[in-house]
Amino acid sequence: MYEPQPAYKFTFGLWTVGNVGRDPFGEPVRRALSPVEIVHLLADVGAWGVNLHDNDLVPIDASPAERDQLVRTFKAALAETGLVVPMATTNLFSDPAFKDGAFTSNDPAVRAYALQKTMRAMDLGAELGATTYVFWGGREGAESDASKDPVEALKRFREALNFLCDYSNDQGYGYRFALEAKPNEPRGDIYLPTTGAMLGFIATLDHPEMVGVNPEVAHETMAGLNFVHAVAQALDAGKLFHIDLNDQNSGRYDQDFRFGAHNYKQSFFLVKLLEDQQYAGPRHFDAHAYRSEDSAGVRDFARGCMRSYMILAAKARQFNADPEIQQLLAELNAPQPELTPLQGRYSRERAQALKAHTFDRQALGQRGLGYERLDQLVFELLMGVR
Ligand code: GLT
Ligand code: MN
Ligand code: MN
Repeated sequence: MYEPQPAYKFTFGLWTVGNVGRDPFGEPVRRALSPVEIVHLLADVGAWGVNLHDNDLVPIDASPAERDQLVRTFKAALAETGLVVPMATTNLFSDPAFKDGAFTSNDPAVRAYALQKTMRAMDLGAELGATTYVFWGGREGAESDASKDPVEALKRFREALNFLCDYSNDQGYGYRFALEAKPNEPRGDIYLPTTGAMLGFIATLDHPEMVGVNPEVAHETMAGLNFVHAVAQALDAGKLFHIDLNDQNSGRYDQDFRFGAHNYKQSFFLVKLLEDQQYAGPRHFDAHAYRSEDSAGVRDFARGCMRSYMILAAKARQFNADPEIQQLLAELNAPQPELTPLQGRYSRERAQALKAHTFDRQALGQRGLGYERLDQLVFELLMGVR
């Protein structure tokens, strides 16, 4: 019942199950797997697809012949396993050239190199069948605002995205771009730090219809925000082009924990939102196994992400079918037909009628809403005692 189903489009990045457990204080604890090994691992655990940065597959210094050979063997592994590549992205953060940003660097040569690298990575993604292209500007930020003009940085980022939208159209790639926000790490501050900021920025682009967001649980939580609300705003705007699922304890470093590892309740409401709204895109797990794990633990991690999602999707169906919960919700949302003529779209008559209406303000304030009961029912449902 909780086995991963293709309809859910569960995906992992090559960098997720391939994570070797390096951190700022410690060396790798696991052997690096080749991209082909990772494809087979993901197929074994029941994933639907695999995503990649250019350099997850092709080393930054590979020759054209080496590149072609790597792509050939990778494609063969995809064909053998049936895995798809729905999303691709560019590594614009690891190489020292990007130490002060890529598209927002002060150095025109770095900005131009970042564009060149991204076009080549878009070619690679298109060759593998990707239709979503993610932009995570991990180095697009600053430690000191003496170093870069933040208004100029936005102009540079906009110019780059406009250029790349035109490139995608010119090549006929049909990409949809998904912008991924993060408040900090690896920079002291990263520009456009939240999904809401990204949504505002998208409206200023030449092709806003091509560009949406890729919100990540951990990143919004690091900013102290309610991730479910950020995703809801993206859905409302028709901009949820992709999603990075993982988990995060607020106020910590970017933990990228297994989906469902930390905040069960937020994960539940997130899954319920995605399922109720019939989100049709890939459910991408951008997470990695604890550093304590060996290769068996990495599989436990990957299976756990998908199984937790499936369990929470079943819980969401249970919530929607629970008579007591639904009764409470129906009471809370009961229509008040006598108010219908006073609400809705503005008209002068409606405004006059509303101004003339008398409200029982004290009764409004005295009404208990029953949220304690409702929330306890959610807890009991999640704990399996309902
Ligand atoms: C990196 C980052 C993720 C991004 C990836 C895409 S790379 O692992 O921590 O949040 O989604 O560039
Ligand atoms: Mn991410
Ligand atoms: Mn992250």
